[in-house]
Order: sequence, then structure tokens, then C-alpha cells
Amino acid sequence: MTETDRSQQPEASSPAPDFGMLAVAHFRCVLEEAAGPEGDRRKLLILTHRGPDPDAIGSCEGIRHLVQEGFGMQAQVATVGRIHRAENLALVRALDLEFSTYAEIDPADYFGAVLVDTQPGFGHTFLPEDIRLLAVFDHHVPPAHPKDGVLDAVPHADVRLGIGATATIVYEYLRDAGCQASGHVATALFCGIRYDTADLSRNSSELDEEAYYAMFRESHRDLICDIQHPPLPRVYYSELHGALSVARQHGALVLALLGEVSHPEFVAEMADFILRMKGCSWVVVGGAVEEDGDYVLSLRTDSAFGNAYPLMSRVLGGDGSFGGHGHIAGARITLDDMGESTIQSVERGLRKRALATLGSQEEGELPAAGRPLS
Ligand SMILES: [Mn+2]
Repeated sequence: MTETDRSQQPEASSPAPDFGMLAVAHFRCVLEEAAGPEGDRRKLLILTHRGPDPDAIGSCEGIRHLVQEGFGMQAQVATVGRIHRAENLALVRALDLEFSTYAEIDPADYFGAVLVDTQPGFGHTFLPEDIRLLAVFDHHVPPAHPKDGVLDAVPHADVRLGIGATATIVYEYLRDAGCQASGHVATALFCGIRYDTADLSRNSSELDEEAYYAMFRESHRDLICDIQHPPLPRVYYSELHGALSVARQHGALVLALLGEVSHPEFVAEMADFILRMKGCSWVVVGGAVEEDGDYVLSLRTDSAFGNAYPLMSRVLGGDGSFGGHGHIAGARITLDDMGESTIQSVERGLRKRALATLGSQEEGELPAAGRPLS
């Protein structure tokens, strides 16, 4: 081609390399390099945080689909900790998802691991030894005190704080890889985006919106309905009753420190539920979980109160580990024991710091007592 010919070429014939396609190519290249010539018999291990929520579950399924259908490699999802929340269990059941447990993992079967919806260094995230971490996909603020350069050592780290759900990031990889999501995968991704962005009402970006509608179009509507309204165990109603009677309002803050609870997702669910109350702009809910040996904490704010992450840091006062994004933050404090006095002492500290951070008294109220919800 002569110089003159080239200048006459329309601009569209030489598009700039697309960032998304480069990201897909880089991820694939990292996997292929790690798999090496043995790649055909070893698998990729896909991991997320303990007690996975719909965004974590959907992201795991999306990456598994991309790696298997898009890249032609084998992949296996493994989880740690039981899934308790009825909606999350319904997601796993309705979509017939198959997860291994950590105890079943044999490092010899895997050429590497991928971590989704969390990062190395978070308290609720465990990485099996002897399996190299090749990639991270997440949308949380990186841990406050990560071990030096942990994320820098990951060959493919895609952490985007402006995105509402990790499932959205995974959707973009599928889109840019030209890999069609199956109905099951689209349903799982849709449930993840819907859960983390409360149907695009919080922390949501343009890409979240595109992913939400695209995945909804491809998803199984009847399964979405089953997942949203699953049957609830009887204990759910007694814990709900307990939470409502323990919760106290201090101006715009509602504080519910529940003592012992059956599972950590209940704490997050109550935080979401209470934040819907008129006049409530921020919520702190906590409970001790025997199975984990942790005191689990969820913090929610509305847009007027801003960032959950720095608020959580102040409520914790240096204890435990925490993570968050936008108006959501979660934390865990390791308990020395599950005795009532240990739990009460943790709750006293949390209450004091939460009230000092943002609590305000209503007229005629006793200091620090708060107002019951009913
Ligand atoms: Mn998420």
C-alpha cells in the first residue's frame, strides 16, 4: 500500500485496540502459560470469599463458563464455609451448581487459581497452599493492610472500585470474548448484579446497567422468581423477631447487636432490611457466629451519609478485618471464645464507637439507650 492509499483508508478500518479484548487476551494468556503442556488434564480452580453471596456465586459461574466454553480449559469452583441464606441456597439449587469444598482440593489437579469478588488479605478469604493465584476479579477497596505487594504478584488483577458488582466485570469478559452466556450462567450473573446493586439503585455504573439488562434478557425468569422467594426455615422467624426487639434507633443510626446468630448472612440481611426504614440513614448490625468463631458486622449507609468504608474503620477502632464498597461494608472480629461475656464485651466496644462516630440522641431519650423500633 502506498502512502496515498493509506491516507484514503476510512478511520474505521484501523480501530484502536479495545481495552476489554486486551484484558480477555491477557487473562487467557496467563492461564495458558500456567497450564503449560499439561494443561489438558489439569484444571483451573475458582475461589471466592467464605459464605458466598449471589455476586460471588454468579461471578464464579461466569468465570467457569468463560474458561470452559470460551478458552476450552477445565475449571472447578470450590467454596469454604456453608451457604446458609435461603436466597443463596436457592440460587445454588435452582441452577444446579456444583461446588467442591476446600477439603476436597488436591493441588496436583490444578494449574492455578482465580479469586473473584474478594482479594487476598481479607479476613473472610482463604487461599489453598501450593496453588498459584493467577487472577483476581473484584470491586472492593483493597485491604487496609495487605501483606506486602500481594496483589502486585498476581499476573492478572482486575480490581475496579467504580463497578457495582463483580458479576458485571465477568459479564464484560464474556461479552468481549464473544462467549455467549447460557441461560443458567446469565441467571447467576443477573442475580449477582441485582443483589450487589439492589436492582441498580446503589453503587451502579453504566456497565452495571448494560450487564443487568443483557443478562436479564438471557436468564430463566421462573428461576429468578424461585430464587427471590424461597421457602424460609422456622428459625428465620425467631431470629427476625430477636433482631427487631434488640435494634435501637439513635437519630439516623440504627444499631442492632444481636449476640449469637445462626449464620453470618443473617447479619447482612438484617442490615439491608433495617436501612429501608424511613429516617434511618445508617445501620450497624452484628452477631457472633459459632461455626466461624467470629463476630460478624455489617454496615450500610444511604447516599447522604456517604462512604461505608471509613465509617466501618471507625466503628472497629483497630479491631478485626474489613472490606467494603460504596455504601456497604462488612467486618469480622476473631473471638477468643463464644462465651456470653466475650460477646457482650465486643458489643459494648462496637456500640460505644458507633455512637461516638455518628449517633445522635432523640429528645427525652436516655443517653446511649436508644429508641426501640416497636
Ligand atoms: Mn460483590
